[in-house]
Amino acid sequence: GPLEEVSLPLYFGWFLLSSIQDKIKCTSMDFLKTLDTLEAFKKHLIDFSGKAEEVDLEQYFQPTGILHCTTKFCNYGKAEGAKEYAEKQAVKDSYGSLFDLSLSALFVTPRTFGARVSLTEEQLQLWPADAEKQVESVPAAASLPLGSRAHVTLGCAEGVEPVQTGIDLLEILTLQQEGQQGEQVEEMELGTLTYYGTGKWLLNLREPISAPACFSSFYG
Ligand code: 2AM
Repeated sequence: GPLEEVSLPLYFGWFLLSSIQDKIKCTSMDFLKTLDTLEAFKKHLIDFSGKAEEVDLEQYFQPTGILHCTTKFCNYGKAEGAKEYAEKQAVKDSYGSLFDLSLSALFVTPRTFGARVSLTEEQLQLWPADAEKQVESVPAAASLPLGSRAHVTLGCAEGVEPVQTGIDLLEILTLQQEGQQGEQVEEMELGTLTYYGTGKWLLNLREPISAPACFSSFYG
């Protein structure tokens, strides 16, 4: 019936608890502040502004609401596989449960700012089998390990939709898989910063951030 049709959410995902949201917001803002001042970053500024002019990264990326890691975008049932996902036993069993997400890297592109999430075997049970295969602009991502796209969007440039964050992450991981080492530009307190060209920066965290998160859904 019609009620059933509207009962699917906009998306399922892990929602970070508010205490850790504040910590991540602080850490990520500190990172942007530092990145902004690096000579290596200034050298590639043209990727961001189209000109060699300074950008204030903290202003450049707009926050996108409650921090979360999307597992399945359902679009209220209109997305392919939405119903099947909602009916999976693992999804039903885990709904409302707490998980510990591991944030292993931060990345910045001219479009998005995000945190990579390294999923455990248990968490991968909630990950859609085709998440890495749906991205037309990054066909090579189909051969990346399951869960490669998992991330938390931390901010988007003006006019950019958050779906872009996972696509940007897949682009960086595809370059890595193709053997591009990137240019290791800096040992920062948080970890090693690598540049992958065309405005793509990745900071591998020395200590992954452990983030408690509730598996649930968002209706909006
Ligand atoms: P995000 O997971 O990168 O932040 C609502 O738009 C949420 O669903 C956002 O969190 C967004 O991106 C995610 N989202 C939107 N469209 C999507 C899609 N086609 N595939 C996967 N996730 C999507």
